[in-house]
Amino acid sequence: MSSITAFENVLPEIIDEILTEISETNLPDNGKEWIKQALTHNCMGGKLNRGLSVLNSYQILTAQKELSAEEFKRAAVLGWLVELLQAFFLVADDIMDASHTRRGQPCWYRMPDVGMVAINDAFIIESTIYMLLKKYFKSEKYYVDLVELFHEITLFTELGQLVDLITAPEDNVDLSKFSLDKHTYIVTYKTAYYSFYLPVVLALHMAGKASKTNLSEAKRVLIPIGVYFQVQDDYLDLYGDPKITGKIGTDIQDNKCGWLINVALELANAEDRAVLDANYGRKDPKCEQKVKDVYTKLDIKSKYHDYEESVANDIRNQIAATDESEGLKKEVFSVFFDKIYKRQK
Ligand code: GPP
Ligand code: MG
Ligand code: MG
Ligand code: MG
Repeated sequence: MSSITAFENVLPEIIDEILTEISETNLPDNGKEWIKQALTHNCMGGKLNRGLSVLNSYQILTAQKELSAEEFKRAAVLGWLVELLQAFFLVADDIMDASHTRRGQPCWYRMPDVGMVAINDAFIIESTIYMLLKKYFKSEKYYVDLVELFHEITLFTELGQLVDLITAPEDNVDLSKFSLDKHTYIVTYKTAYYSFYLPVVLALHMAGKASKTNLSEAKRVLIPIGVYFQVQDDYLDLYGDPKITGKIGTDIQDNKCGWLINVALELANAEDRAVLDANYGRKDPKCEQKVKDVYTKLDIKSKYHDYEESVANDIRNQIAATDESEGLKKEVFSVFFDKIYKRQK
């Protein structure tokens, strides 16, 4: 069995465990069924990069190809906790971004009969993280570190999301508020910490290697990888194939301070700028098309490919400079990076 299948097979077990625990409240059957659907819809169908990285990082850090059944389960549970955190964020993000599809399906809040119940579902999904952490890790000396880590990274993500949202007001488009510096703040906090730093730090804790040096090395290398990952997401929002990404982009109509518009603003002449000012952030496909035409004229696609080459080179150099003296392994970073380099989804 591949490690991906083995990891995926843990989800139904976790969902059953969550339902058993929640049943202690005498939750009626329709409530149980609802939560099962919410968890299933929002945890399946993704790439599972984040969750699998906990497992793979743990195997690399402890130099084990095969884990005992118990060790595998615990590392897989930690991986699924990251996927649950992501499910919580995505349910909420899709409402905030007025998105239509996710992972090739309607967003959860657009499913029949769900609507704004999805807000409460997002909170429930978040709470299941702490339920499972307690069930599996309460007796570990690093238990409090794990709880604090999830809380801290959740706050970071919410801060990034806050700046993402308030830089993109629906009724007041002002492109002079955008900048690549602001973009870097947004993507560092809304994406890089939870998607890259968190999975590796979880594996470091479980492997007994979460020393100060290793945590700071993880931050030094993984935050730039996460920034690159969100620049890819911004690129794919417009230029990705929805059949492959599973989602239809909304960034231009949503007035988002994304990578593409920031690069376009740096290159635009007065005429281009006037077109962008008049058409960005408008809920109208014709306006969206005018923005796309400016991007084509400025050849933003090839600017992205240049960026990708240069950032990949920087990241490889950062990985090569990893301090392995306290048991960290470069391979943890290179395997994670290779999974996303030039991704199409
Ligand atoms: C991705 O932004 C960021 C998140 C999913 C974090 C959301 C944080 C919350 C606190 C809810 P995005 O909107 O570009 O992602 P996508 O393109 O997948 O919608
Ligand atoms: Mg979104
Ligand atoms: Mg968003
Ligand atoms: Mg996006």
